[in-house]
Amino acid sequence: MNYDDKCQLLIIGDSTVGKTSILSKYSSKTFNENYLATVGLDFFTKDEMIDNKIIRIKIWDTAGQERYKALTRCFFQKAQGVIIVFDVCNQKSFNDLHFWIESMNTQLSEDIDSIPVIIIGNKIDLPKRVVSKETAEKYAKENNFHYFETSAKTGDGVDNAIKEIARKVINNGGKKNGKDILRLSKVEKKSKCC
Ligand code: G3D
Ligand code: MG
Repeated sequence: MNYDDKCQLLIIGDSTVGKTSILSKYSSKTFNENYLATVGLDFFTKDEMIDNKIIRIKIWDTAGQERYKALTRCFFQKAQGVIIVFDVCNQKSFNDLHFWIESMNTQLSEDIDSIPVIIIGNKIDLPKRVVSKETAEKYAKENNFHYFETSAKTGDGVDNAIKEIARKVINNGGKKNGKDILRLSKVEKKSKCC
């Protein structure tokens, strides 16, 4: 299928907060691929109609290495937008947001202010919530990010959050070149990246 523009996103956050579940929910009506298993990355793709244009949204997901808080610079390098997820029932995953923001700050190849970043509070379907919406919104605002809430279980809020960050990337003029991480990684191997 042809598309008018593309948008390359990353999803990060503590292990078990629901990153992969969010993407599975989001892309279940289309397709997902387990493409770069050898280097521990998955990507999910979906074509969306945004402002009358077909946008190919690609979202790169870690495959467990976030547990060690050891994401490589290459993972961050081609991001046009970043989704940071925490679990509203897990205080530590909220406290760790500062770590993921700091990781982006040090590993993104350009200024964090120049690409859209959103924070998602996930698992809002569960009753034992410990991080309130107000607390999370305040934190996001202090960091100049938009805040969304989702349930990957019911699907609540998932499409809206991802479409919004994709829209921001497109409106941002696709700050980065948006080249495919996979294709670039072949070139970058020579320069000892990835
Ligand atoms: P990760 O990719 O961030 O590591 P996963 O997280 O997507 O693997 O999800 C971890 C666990 O949380 C999974 O449970 C998954 O089903 C559950 N989960 C993810 N999102 C939600 C949600 O919105 N609501 C609820 N209730 N559960 C969610 P299992 O038991 O399979 O390990
Ligand atoms: Mg996962």
